[in-house]
Amino acid sequence: MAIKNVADLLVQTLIEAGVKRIYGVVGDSLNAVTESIRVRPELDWVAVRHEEVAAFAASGESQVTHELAVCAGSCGPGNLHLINGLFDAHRTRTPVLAIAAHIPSAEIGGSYFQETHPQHLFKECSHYCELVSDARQLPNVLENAIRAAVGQRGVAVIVLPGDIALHAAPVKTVTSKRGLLPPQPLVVPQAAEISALAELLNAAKKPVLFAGRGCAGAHELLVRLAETLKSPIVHALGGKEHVEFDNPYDIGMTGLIGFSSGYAAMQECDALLMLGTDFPYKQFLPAHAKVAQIDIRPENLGRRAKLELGIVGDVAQTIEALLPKLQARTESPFLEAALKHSQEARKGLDELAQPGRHGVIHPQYLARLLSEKADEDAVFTADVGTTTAWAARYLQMNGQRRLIGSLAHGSMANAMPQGLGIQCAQPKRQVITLSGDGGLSMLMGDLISLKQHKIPLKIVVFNNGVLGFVALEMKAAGFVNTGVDLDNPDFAAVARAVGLHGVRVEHPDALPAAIDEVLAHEGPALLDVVTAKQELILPPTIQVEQVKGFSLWGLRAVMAGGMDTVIDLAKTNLLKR
Ligand SMILES: Cc1ncc(C[n+]2csc(CCOP(=O)(O)OP(=O)(O)O)c2C)c(N)n1
Repeated sequence: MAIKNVADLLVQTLIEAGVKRIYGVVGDSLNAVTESIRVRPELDWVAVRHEEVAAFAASGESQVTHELAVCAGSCGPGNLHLINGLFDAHRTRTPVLAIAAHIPSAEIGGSYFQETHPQHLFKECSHYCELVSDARQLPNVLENAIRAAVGQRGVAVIVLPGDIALHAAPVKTVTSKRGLLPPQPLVVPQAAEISALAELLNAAKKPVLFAGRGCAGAHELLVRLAETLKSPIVHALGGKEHVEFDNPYDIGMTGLIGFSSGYAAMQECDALLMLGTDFPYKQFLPAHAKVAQIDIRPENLGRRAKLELGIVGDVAQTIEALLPKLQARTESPFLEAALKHSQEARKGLDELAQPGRHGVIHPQYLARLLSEKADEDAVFTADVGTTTAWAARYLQMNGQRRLIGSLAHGSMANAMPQGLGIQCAQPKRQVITLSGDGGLSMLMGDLISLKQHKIPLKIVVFNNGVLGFVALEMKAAGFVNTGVDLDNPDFAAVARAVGLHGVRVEHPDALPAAIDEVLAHEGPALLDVVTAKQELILPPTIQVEQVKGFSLWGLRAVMAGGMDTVIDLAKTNLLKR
């Protein structure tokens, strides 16, 4: 297809970079771009109803494909709506390019209709963000943007006035794929650093490995490392999909929604090795242990804990170099105790994932059933809220399944739009959202896009009638609940009204068949499950500590430590089941 104008050059370059679709909402400042896409069969325009959905969809897509995904918004409010999804992509370190169309170039600076300054607005959520004020800039600025997004993993934004997009293209051919897309390097630490790390670990009596999303692709080596050191592995939520499965050393998560076993082992260890994790809650990290950290990003080293040793390196490469220098251990009472604790914690959690009495559907039961019934290679997306906790505790990963959330940015409403993008990119794969009722209703308009584009996403709403996580946080901090109640519609009826298959479940007995029905449906479908409102995800020690006047952060640490208490109390009828 001939390249005539700047928009053609942009679109042809994206095709060369492997981009298959652009999510967005059209607008006159984007006309040149959408017209150029219209005549090119290699690239689809996925019209959504809200630009935030476009950005989240791109974020979701690139997290499963590991390739560049693209979203676009028209000038002013159009691209402004992208911002929250772009923060999500950027903080997740996944490559997304945003095309922010702009007001006519001659009007910039005159407080023109819809005028904003996207190159300032998007600075904080991007590695690269440039205004194209002259057509001759385009090949360079676009290529720089692509290389920044792909090479540095994150967002790049090009701000393109509508009139410039219509200017004659300065060149008629595009750079080849290999020139456009920088490959990921293997980062191997220096031998002296590996020796220092080996020395630290060999000297430790109770080492613990703390594994995050940077452990992707390092499962086998991580297990070998734990086997050699006889050390428990605690994981951060970002590490769950890469670490937890087929792993006899994993003792669960730590953190506010973690397991007591993960918390306890980290508090008791004398050496902690952080591997590819930027887990942000410092209060869960041990105060007295020696801490070493491996991360591919130097800026992540030591920002959560005072380090004995920081190593810049790929996790798998570093473990591979480290293993021959370690003294293999034969036994460890510390490991035995941690594994026993973890089994008890797991048992307690599993006991909560049963059909409730008196017709109550516990969200734990719903999450467990979803895990049992989903495909071996299903992708789950989980909304921020208590749904994240249920996903963390009850979805079983296996090395093929994926779990995508807004784990670094922590935005609500992520699950459905991320699922939309993932399902567009991988239409044959089963994609299931664990949506909060608050989260879903925030961007519910894009249920219509699922119908319009026949995107067979399966949406499961944990309909507890409350902004549950915040309601709990309020209680924990000693506030009376305010603004948390949700007077919800029948979400299945809403789904049916927009042309989706919709099923509502209000009794646990009906749940297994309803899940089967929704998962078996060919097209987009929504399962609205009325779940228990008063579900405790945090231990009731909160109340005791609250009376004593603990700070919220102090409380959070207490909460994780007290997970066993919640299980005990749940067993003794506290949850009214
Ligand atoms: C965009 C956005 N707004 C507000 C918040 C604060 N927040 C975090 S969780 C949450 C409640 C989520 O409620 P819901 O989706 O109903 O899920 P639940 O916790 O009840 O499972 C809120 C308001 C946020 N994280 N993101």
